[in-house]
Amino acid sequence: MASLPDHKLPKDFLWGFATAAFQIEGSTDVDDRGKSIWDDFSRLPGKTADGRNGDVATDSYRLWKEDLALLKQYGVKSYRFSISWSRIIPLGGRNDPVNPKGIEYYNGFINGLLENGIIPFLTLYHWDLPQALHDRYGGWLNKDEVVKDYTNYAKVCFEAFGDRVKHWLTINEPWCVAILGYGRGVFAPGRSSDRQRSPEGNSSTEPWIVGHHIILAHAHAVKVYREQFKPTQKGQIGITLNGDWAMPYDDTPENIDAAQHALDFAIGWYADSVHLGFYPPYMREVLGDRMPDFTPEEWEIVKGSSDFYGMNTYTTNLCRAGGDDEFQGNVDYTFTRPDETQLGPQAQSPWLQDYPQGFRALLNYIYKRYKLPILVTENGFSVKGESDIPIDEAVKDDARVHYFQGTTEAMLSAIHEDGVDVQAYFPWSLLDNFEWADGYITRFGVTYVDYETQKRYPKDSAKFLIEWFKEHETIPTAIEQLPTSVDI
Ligand code: PNW
Repeated sequence: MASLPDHKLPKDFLWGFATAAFQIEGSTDVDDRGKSIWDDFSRLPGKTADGRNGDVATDSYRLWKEDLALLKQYGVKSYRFSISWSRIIPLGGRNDPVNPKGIEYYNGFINGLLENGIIPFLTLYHWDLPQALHDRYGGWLNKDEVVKDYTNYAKVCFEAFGDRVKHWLTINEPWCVAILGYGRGVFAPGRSSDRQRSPEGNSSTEPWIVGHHIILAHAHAVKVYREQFKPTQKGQIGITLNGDWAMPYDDTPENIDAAQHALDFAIGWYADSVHLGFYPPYMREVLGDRMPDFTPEEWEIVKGSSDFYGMNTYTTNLCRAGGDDEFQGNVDYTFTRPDETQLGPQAQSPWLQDYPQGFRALLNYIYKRYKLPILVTENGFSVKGESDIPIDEAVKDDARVHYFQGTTEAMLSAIHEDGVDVQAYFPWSLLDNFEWADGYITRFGVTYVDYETQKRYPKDSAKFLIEWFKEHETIPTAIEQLPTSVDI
């Protein structure tokens, strides 16, 4: 639906681009950084689509000033990026030394952002667990150890950066960590019951245990922030969850139920627990005793442990009852409608089609259910075949422009026509980068990266978004422009 011309964004709306440390930094053995689980995993044969790893990525650890200049040129208000735990505490644990070079590096970057008027939006954990913790005690599988070590790491970051950083995300997409890392085994640490894929692991129990521990670690870090830092630092903190809209394949009762079941497994697992204080009953129905539970004391820490709803969303799935994919709540996903048409244009990523109506519906569902301001911390599109064409063609990324035209308008409609409280929007991603198991073939950037030269080329989608936010930004009223104090 076209927006009315006077539809603007709410005052103080934050927008900018998002990235994550392991996907852009490279320089994996520089300045006393320890190894992360993605270092080893991505170096194993067959784990990434192009056989490449994160050793160089977009070389942003060295080229951070170029990234900063790009952000400035784009005129963003904010930048979402993540800290590498292994740079801050190379061995990861609460009794292991803090690395001053790691602190210094992020200090320099944060100061650079602030000097350029860009608000840092910081993710503490974007999938790069220190390898030493995995080796020492099984990483996310070991509740007592990992909760303490993660909380300590978070505390070190609040102490080091919290005087200037006022926006914190504890964990990025716990569903991906648990299901893709410990269920399907396609992400680090690559554990799975499939012995072709992994020498150890148990896909029927470990994902639910890992998810449970991540929630607890997140909640403890938030407790520390709220008790020890928030009173003076006055920032906001929360978790960010991936989750796509689920639409019934048709209007049969079992497929209407299937769409809700899909939402329970993909979103409710983390959102019902963190925001409402319970696990979705349907998960217990399917998983029985394999679904862990919290003690009453733990639930008290978990419930309400996010100041906002952090939303990463990309697409919509048509849902049909049945199938034996437990990770999707025994729901079948498809993009093909009953009349054989496709839901929308297909991305390079097989799991992604462009369907902006789903974004609007998801914003409504989330706001109604969780009643919290929504921060969209990721949203984006990988253009099919973008790595196979010359740069001057790739930067004309019409399919991505189309995607962002749709999602930005859908967001504006959700805000103005549906009354949804959306306060931030971070397209994924500032740059093409290391797309995990897809290596460098799949590109999500609004900036093209030539991996031979590391030169950056703005794509049309960057230009579209910059213009769109300029047009829709609320201009401060005359009164707000007055200085806050006047000498008489
Ligand atoms: C997110 N899926 O990952 C991550 O937060 C980013 O690091 C990543 O680059 C981006 O989305 C694009 O993929 C996802 O299979 C990975 O549905 C996989 C899925 C969803 C999100």
